[in-house]
Amino acid sequence: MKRALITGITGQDGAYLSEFLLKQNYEVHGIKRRSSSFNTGRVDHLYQDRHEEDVRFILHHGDLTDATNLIRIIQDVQPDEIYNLAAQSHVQVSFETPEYTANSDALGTLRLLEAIRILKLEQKTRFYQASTSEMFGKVQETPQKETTPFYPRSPYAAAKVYAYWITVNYREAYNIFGCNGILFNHESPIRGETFVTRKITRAVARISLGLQETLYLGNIDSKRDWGHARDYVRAMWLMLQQDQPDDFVVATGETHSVREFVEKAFEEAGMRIRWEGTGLDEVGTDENSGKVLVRIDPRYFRPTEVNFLLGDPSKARQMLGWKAEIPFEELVRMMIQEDMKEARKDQLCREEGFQTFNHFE
Ligand code: NDP
Ligand code: GDR
Repeated sequence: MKRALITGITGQDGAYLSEFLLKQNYEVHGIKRRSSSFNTGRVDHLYQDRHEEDVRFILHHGDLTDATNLIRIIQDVQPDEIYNLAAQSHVQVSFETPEYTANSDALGTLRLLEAIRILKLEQKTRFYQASTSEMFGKVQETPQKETTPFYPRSPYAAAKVYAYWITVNYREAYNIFGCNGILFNHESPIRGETFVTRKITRAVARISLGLQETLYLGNIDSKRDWGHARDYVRAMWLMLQQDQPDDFVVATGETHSVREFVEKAFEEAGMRIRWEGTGLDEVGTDENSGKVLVRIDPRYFRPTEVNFLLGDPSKARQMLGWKAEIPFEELVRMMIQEDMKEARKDQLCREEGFQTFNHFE
């Protein structure tokens, strides 16, 4: 039985990858941070009581900023594969916490690679690094592929460029089987609530049930190549099953604007949006009632923005036999359907007299 260690197991990708690896009969170990409140909501359905027999899902407390802790966990687990998914992954937040972002996202990757080296696991342990299309930033070529030069536009992207190159360097210097998956945006019903897609689908569901008045957004003309996380974790695993380590772009090959995402999400909830005005005064109104449902809030603009991303997944298709299965329209539909359920729960609570709160960010 193969053993995998996932950092960032409590995040969106960690949850999908855990499900995938358990189905492949792996023993799955994960690193979770200590938190003052429960933070395992995305993997609770996979949790097994430690007293059961044949436990294949095991969590360890740890943090990417703590080298001794990482060395100890890796020594105990002796993993065949490490998936480094842990990161301060929010681009806008990285402008507020640049040093912490570099510590966890850049140096955290170095700490894991050093742990493999210190423990002499170079021949045993394969390493996946969660690299990102944000490294292309101010794009130098379209569509973006493995050879496109990087031009990071945020502390997050700059930290991820370091992590990318240190993975390549440890591969070349010490023969570690290290792969970079350069993943373009991927979403799902369990996407973090403050990324734009989930922020939109949650708000649209709540607006359609009368639980929220307005959705506030930043740059709605920004374009992204959005896929579904379930498809993308399969690509991570495929990379580590090859004969040679390599780096791969993982994308759908289609791009859509935030504006289009908003339109599609409202459409799925049975409403149509009409855009009026320009710049900061632009609003999205309900075509039927004329009510303003979307407004622009300058707080959500970034000091430097990545305006456009479109990936070329040809190499992954040819060498890994991978392709995105879930199209954009279905992704939006799935996210709206799940957020409608969440909003209905909230509505029921309110009808029964319980107080509920919405989180705005
Ligand atoms: P999430 O933000 O959903 O999950 C991040 C995970 O990292 C969480 O489990 C979080 O823990 C954990 N984490 C954060 N900081 C630390 C730390 N210092 N030590 C240990 N754990 C930490 O991200 P995604 O699942 O969406 O993304 C997974 C990875 O892929 C990230 O590295 C991201 O940068 C990268 N990526 C994501 C893309 C996407 O579109 N989703 C595209 C390309 C790359 P907690 O739950 O406690 O916060
Ligand atoms: P991104 O994702 O920065 O691409 O990083 P995000 O969903 O945060 O932003 C996408 C685009 O939407 C614009 N935008 C807004 N974004 C947020 N979060 N909130 C808003 O209100 C809003 N309004 C407009 C943004 O400016 C941006 O252009 C994600 C993360 O998962 C990274 O970890 C990952 O590496 C990349 O995707 C690939």
